[in-house]
Amino acid sequence: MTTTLISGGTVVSATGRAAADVLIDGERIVAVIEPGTALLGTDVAASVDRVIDATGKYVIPGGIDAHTHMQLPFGGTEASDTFETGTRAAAHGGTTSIIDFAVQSYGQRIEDGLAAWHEKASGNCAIDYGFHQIVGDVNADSLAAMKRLPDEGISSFKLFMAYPGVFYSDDAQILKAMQVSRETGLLTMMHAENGPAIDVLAQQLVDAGNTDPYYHGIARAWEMEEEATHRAIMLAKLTGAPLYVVHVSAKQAVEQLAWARDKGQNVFGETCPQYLYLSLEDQLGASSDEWGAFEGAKWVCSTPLRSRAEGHQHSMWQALRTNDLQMVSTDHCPFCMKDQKELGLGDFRKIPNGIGSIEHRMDLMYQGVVTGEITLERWVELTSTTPARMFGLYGRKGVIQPGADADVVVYDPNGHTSIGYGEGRTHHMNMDHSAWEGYEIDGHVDTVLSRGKVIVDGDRYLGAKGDGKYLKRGLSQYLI
Ligand code: DUC
Ligand code: ZN
Ligand code: ZN
Repeated sequence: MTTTLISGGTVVSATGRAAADVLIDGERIVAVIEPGTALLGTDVAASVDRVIDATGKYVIPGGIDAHTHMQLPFGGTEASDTFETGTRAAAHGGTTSIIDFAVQSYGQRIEDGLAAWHEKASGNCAIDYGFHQIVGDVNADSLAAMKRLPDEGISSFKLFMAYPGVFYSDDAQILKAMQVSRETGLLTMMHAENGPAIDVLAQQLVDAGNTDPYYHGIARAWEMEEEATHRAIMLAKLTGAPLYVVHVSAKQAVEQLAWARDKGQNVFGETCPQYLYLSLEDQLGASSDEWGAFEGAKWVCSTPLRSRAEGHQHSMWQALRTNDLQMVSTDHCPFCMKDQKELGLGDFRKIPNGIGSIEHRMDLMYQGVVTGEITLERWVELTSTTPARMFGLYGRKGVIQPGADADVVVYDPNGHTSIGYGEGRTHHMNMDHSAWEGYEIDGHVDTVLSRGKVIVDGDRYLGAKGDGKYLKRGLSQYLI
């Protein structure tokens, strides 16, 4: 087994920072050695196989992206990152675990949907991976199957109040699923948008000739997110289910979460980088020689980008500081412009929804440290420690401490990263564009270790498909 010492860096956790060396034996961290406490005066550096010099750099637990969609069949096509390309891109960006969504489609058994997801992921991942279960058809059989999910290492399931005819659950189905959530401790994850009402608005917009990508965000008005978030909270209150609202983008939805949390309810929420940085105004102004106003399709995702003038982005940052939102995931769901997004030329409803960000989450969130929106410790908490606690991985993941998996990132605050797809830039996601083209990042992911193996060194990828193993998760460790 290889022994490694990461020396000279500043180890950052959710609760503090300290100059310390990290000693790794095989796949595990075995010691965090602060100056003056060096293992009884032994020269640790001389006795290990490999020393990684982290002088002037941060040493943080590897990122955990708890919301990804590799190879998701959606919108008449399939998300363009495979488990292989998507997890490799994640590794380049300092993410060492993902939790992807296994899908039970309408009419399918949960067991079959889950088996298909294992088939896609197994032997292909660069980093460790777990699954949530999308329940796209709540019925007697699936309600029974949900109770067996903890045995599979799955402690959370997702329902949709949006997408009628695809993944949609009505209130009666949600109520029944939440009763299972209460009974088993499974965390209910909710896509909170009023889908039936949105579909009416979208139809009316198209009928009036408003077909550009921008109108996607007009149809999916914030009122639809606020209303659904409130409804989900009330159904969770009634049933006693723990609730986690995914991809929160409207400030009014945050107000609902804060209201419920203030009453002591087990209600949580995530936002995503796109809701912190991008806006509906950006999308309206988007145009290119190649695509004209259809350029805005790059930023079509659900929930949609929101108006900066209305203050949604400001509200998301604030909620991350006040813990009204607990963490940041990507909702990584990439589609190429060619052959995929372009399915919606002339009708925004047919644009596959999704943005690819898995590679950039750690960098983008670090910009919040640079600009003073969040502290260094909160950066680690939002991107690694809380995802681990929320989804039953803490102790093994999300922390640098003896016994934890040696998923460690050496991050250089003085480095620089140019994000993009265009000339002179590289990204590793399987996309023909970047939603983040031109973003200049203060900071750089220097070295990434996954269970003790260096998988990224500078810009070199040293991992292999199959390095990543399936993570059996426990119940949430975050509940009040
Ligand atoms: N939102 C997206 O943008 N893509 C996939 C599914 C979803 O809910
Ligand atoms: Zn969703
Ligand atoms: Zn999603």
